[in-house]
Amino acid sequence: MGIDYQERIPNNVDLSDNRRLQRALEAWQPGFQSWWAEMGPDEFQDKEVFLRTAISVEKDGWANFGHVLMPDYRWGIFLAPAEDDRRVNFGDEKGKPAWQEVPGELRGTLRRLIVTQGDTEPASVEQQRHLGHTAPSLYDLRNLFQVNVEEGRHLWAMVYLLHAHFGRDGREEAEGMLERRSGDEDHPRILGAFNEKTPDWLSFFMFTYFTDRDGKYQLASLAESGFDPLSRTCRFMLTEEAHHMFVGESGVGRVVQRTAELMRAHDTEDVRPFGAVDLATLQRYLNFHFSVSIDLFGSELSTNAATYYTMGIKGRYQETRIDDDHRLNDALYSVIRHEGDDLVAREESALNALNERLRDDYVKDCDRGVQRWNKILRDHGIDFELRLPHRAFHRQIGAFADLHVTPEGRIVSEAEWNAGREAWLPTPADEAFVASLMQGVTEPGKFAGWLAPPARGINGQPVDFDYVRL
Ligand code: BYC
Ligand code: FE
Ligand code: FE
Repeated sequence: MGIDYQERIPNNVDLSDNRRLQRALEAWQPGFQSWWAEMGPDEFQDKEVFLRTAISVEKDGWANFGHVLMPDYRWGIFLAPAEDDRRVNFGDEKGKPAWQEVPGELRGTLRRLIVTQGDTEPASVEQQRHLGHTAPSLYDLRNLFQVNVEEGRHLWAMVYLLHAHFGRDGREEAEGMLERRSGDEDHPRILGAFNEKTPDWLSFFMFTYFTDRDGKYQLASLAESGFDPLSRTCRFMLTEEAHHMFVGESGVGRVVQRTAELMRAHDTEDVRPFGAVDLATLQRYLNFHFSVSIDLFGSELSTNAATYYTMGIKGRYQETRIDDDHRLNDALYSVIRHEGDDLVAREESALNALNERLRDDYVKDCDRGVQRWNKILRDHGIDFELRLPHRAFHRQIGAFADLHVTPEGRIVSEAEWNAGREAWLPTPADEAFVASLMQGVTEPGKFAGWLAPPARGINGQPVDFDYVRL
């Protein structure tokens, strides 16, 4: 399946055979380009960046590297190859052929999910738009821009579905994607975490570790969808998501490593005088980003989620590998609830608990990386462990939103929580200190002092390669 580069919009969906759709997308494209110019990376638009561009969806074929200007990036529309005779794999329609067109009764629901997914993509680009000025190296600057152009492509992916399958409503929603703005009082992005600020690179690494990982889990459950074009689109997006999470995990890991080295060298926990981030501050950043990211899974008990499932629209993580009836009508699932002053596990309808189940899968995945960061500390002989806070800590969505819960999972009074807050979440002083470290480093092969260099470069290039030509 090649991609037609003669087209204005690279694609593997035979766009040229559908003139009406092609024209609709070509009409949307200038709006996207103005949005990118206005809300994409601040400056650097006239600099060559060593970027990967999708040119084919085949294994090993979709990553094509070269120096390009970001405004010339070929944002395209790519679906993973169709599976022969694909079926709806769960819910009331289980066993019926997967839908190539949107079933009428699912229209509104599917559109809403696609809009919610699509909205996060430009939101993250907006959140990250000022980071280029303070990049800790050219290597990191390039990774930021790679993530940004791919989130732009993910927006294209959802806009394609809206234009191709939702008619006039879809076109209006596609316009709306370019109108909302992250953090805007009157026109905010849809989901909470995407209206937070990403003011510094520690936040960026935490965001790509925790929040892009929500992307992985949401996309994986939409990849199970009975609506086949959505499934195929999400499957291809997941290949790109892996890099975003790599940026986060390795980014935080390099910060941990530098901190550990300085703690050893100076025999102190207070590495701030040496220009690095102390472990207590790292833990507070982790607490913040984890808690806002688990909010993205919605309420623990959700009839929306049950409906998505029974309708065959949104499955569980790796649905087809789960050994059960894939209908869940009588199934139960254990969910943590609060009763009086306690948090206790209760059996609930598995259908209503699907958000919580996906959150459980996500939390396990998050913890694996935290343990790899802890191994770096252990290898330096440091007796400190980073930890995920309790899932009830600092929540805005779901059953814990009205509670005050410590990172250890103890329900406390509002007064006690407020007294603990500065030990648990980044303080203005932490943010000011981290901001003071953010001095851009632009010489090839040089790195800011608050993080270790990466183990290797990108796509076999050396670490001191000119990843961005300034
Ligand atoms: N903020 O039944 P409930 C990514 C709303 S990240 C604000 O609990 P439901 C990326 C909810 O909409 C992946 N509002 O939730 C990462 C509902 O509103 P209505 C993004 C929220 O519907 C990094 C009400 O509360 N993809 O790709 O079961 C960089 C009660 O809802 C929030 C998706 O999210 C919140 N956090 O599930 C770039 C997939 N949570 O109906 C990109 C698509 C809930 O009362 N979305 N609400 O008006 C979904 O599957 C679902 O919409 C959710 C919510 C899982 C988000
Ligand atoms: Fe994305
Ligand atoms: Fe991403």
